[in-house]
Amino acid sequence: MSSLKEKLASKLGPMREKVGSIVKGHGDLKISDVSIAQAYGGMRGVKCMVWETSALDPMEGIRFRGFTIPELQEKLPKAPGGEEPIPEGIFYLLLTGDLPTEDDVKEITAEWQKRGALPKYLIDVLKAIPKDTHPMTQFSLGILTLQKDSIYAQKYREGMSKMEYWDPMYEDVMNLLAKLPALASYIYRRSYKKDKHIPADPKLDWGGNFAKMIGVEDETFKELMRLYLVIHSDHEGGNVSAHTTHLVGSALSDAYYCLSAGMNGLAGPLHGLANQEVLRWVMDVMEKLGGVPTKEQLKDFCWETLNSGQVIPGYGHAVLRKTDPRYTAQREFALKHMPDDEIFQVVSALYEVVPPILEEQGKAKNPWPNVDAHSGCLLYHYGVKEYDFYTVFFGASRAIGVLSQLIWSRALGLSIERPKSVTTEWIAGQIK
Ligand code: HAX
Repeated sequence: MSSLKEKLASKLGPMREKVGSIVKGHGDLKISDVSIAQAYGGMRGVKCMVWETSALDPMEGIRFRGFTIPELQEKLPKAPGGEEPIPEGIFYLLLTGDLPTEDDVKEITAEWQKRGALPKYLIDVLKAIPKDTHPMTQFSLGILTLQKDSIYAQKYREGMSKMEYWDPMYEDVMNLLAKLPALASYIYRRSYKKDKHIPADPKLDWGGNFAKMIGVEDETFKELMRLYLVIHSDHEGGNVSAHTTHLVGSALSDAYYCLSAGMNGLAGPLHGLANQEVLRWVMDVMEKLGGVPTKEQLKDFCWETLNSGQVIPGYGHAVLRKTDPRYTAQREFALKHMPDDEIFQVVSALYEVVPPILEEQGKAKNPWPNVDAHSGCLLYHYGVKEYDFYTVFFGASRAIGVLSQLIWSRALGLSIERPKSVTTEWIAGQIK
């Protein structure tokens, strides 16, 4: 057994006992009420699910097992010569709740390299679909295709006790995470780079290899990928990609079914697809005005967008009520490595222009930028210019968080989800 798996196994018993005694002793304690507005309004703020790996505060932003992004940048192991945390470290932290050592992350890198090759049947399936199929469709389909090899599904068929669920789930998650950079890069190179593929380098970490297989040689891009893959990994449980993964998993579907479903949710323009929409929108204004626009021109463009009934992509959030710390981390990266980039200058100008406009319009509860307002300009700078692909990077990262939680959900025996729905007639009948 790997030391990560052993460590995880040692945490299961105490956590099961803790949850068992909370539910037994205090199961009737109310933690949320639900209003009619919440029932119609996307269940905003209703506390009705458990997510161990991260928690989101409206004012402070995300904490991963208690750590903020700057703390992760300080405390998680780095690649040799690098300054940014590596994704193997956040996976270890989310899964175990403890900070990893250098040896811990090296072991995960080695394990993922061992499990990372793509089977031929997957390549055959991908080859059968048109190259201009959206990359998120290809990504979701690729993940689903791998379901054939699910160890969890096989063990379930053979008959296994509930107490064992976490073990084959862990194996599936390791196999799946290991393959995501190669799967994503395969889709990218097939769709945009004449089907010429780049093999993984056994000396590189997961994020470094992802950058290499995409085909960008710049060492700073490897650092960007590491940071990007860490900060997009988890955002508590209620967002669409996390909740979908969790919901599908609650029926005891395996990791492949769950993640593929979660990715379909991430591909919505109000969620992860916003990163491609932001860049498309920024490029539109630059093209229309022939370069970097003035702030006055940007203001007009924002009002045009709003007055035509569209949202300003990359701004607003269902939970956050301040600038997303994931935006800030990316802005700091840009200020350090590419301060003169023209698209970054537009993204920076929008940071000044958009919030007062959204406040003046008076609809959005949060006028500040979210993670997706920034990521595209960084990727574009290093040569990944096909913005329809951007959500795939997000998806590979989000897999780390939602699959870590999936292992915990099975270990804790969380129930199949079945909230109660009501009709408008029933609601109208409640109003006295
Ligand atoms: N531009 C224009 N209008 C906006 C807006 C924006 N950026 N953000 C919110 N609004 C509007 C809403 O559409 C809503 O309008 P209606 O009353 O006409 O329906 C009103 O303001 C109130 O919305 P809210 O309560 O502030 O926001 P929600 O919780 O309903 O929605 C969204 C949160 C993120 C979906 C929303 O802010 C939005 O559409 N933003 C733009 C798309 C985007 O950036 N999505 C990515 C979010 C982060 C993420 O998940 N990344 O993956």
